[in-house]
Amino acid sequence: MASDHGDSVFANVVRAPEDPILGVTVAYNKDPSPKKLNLGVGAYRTEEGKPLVLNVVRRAEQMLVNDTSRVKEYLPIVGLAEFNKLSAKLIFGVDSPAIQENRVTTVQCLSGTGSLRVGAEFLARHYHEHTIYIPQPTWGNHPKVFTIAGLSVKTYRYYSPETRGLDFQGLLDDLNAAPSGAIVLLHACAHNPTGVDPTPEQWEQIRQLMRSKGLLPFFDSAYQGFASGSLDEDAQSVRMFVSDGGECLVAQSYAKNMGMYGERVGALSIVCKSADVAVRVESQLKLVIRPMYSNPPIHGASIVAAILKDSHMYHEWTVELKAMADRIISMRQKLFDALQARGTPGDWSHIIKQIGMFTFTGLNAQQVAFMTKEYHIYMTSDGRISMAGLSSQTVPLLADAIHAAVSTVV
Ligand code: KET
Repeated sequence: MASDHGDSVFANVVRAPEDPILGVTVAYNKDPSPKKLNLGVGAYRTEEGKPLVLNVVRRAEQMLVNDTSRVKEYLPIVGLAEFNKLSAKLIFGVDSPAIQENRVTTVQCLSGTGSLRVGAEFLARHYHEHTIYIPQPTWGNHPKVFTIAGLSVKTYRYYSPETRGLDFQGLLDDLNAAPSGAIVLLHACAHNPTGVDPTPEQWEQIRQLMRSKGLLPFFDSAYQGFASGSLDEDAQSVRMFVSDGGECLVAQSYAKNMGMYGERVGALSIVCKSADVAVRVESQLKLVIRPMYSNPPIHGASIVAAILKDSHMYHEWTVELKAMADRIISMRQKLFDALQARGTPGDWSHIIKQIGMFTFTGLNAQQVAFMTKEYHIYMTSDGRISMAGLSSQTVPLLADAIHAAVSTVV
């Protein structure tokens, strides 16, 4: 007998809210206005407002497609071996003693998010302390990933709304008060959403404190090369922690720095004290991955490996990456100048002081809602804007909107 809709076995399922970041794109897509602007998700756009596939990525992909000897067999559970080796070198440095001593295990995962998730599940199963401290604020998906993996999430102070800079003392105090052995999530560079990074001297103090208390660093490196334009410079925080011989985890993403967003390419590395431990850790990572998604996809990782292993292609990538980073930095200056020119109330110097893909504007949720309603500008309700989504043509519109928002909405 045909049943009516009321009889669904899922009748009690309640409708979930959209994701705070990806939901902004959903709302943007529904808006029919021709002048609409999406500054929500952290995805690079060209001066013409178009998504960018790097030339070097196109070239590598073409090479792979033309190679008819390539097959589509399953990868091993840990992914493409060559990709894993090259990814470790990219983040830890070509001469890293930890790599030479075989103390690092690297497994290919589903971009940055998948790497965080696999690392977190490994920790939940095999590490004695289940509390992870994440910065306040942080990327909105962090608490969800870690909670669902079985860790218990606490926060440490990071950002001071008054100075729109780092709350360094708050950070030190909170890490100092954390139980010994606790896991600490650190953004390797270009902190999301604040755009505020510790200085090298502050990183060194954080390192000393964490090592003295036996806190375990878990780095999220989603923006290597995007902050300064230099891959090495943006890896300094991680390398500082690895060079002291201690242990740590690193989740790497190629979504932003290679524009591989939808290919879901990333890696999880665990730096261990000895090669023997690294082998055992890797064997357990396989037990986390196998029932989760069996093994990772081959296409994107092959593209990344092709670029990383060829010195010409690698160089071409660094040039294209620097161009993306520079365009973002120039948008910061343009937006700052446009607000100055309008005499917009308030101090906007944080726009040029912050670093990476985002500006944490300080606009409140009401002001953001006003800008969306009146100006068709889409951004996350915490006042974060993706500078990578701006162009010379759209800066005046954004400046008008910010000016109106701070002048009329309290
Ligand atoms: N870590 C951070 C800090 C981060 O900002 C993102 C993505 C990721 C990890 C995950 O990226 P993946 O695509 O899994 O490699 N952030 C942007 C996109 C998103 O929310 O998914 C964003 O904040 O807009």
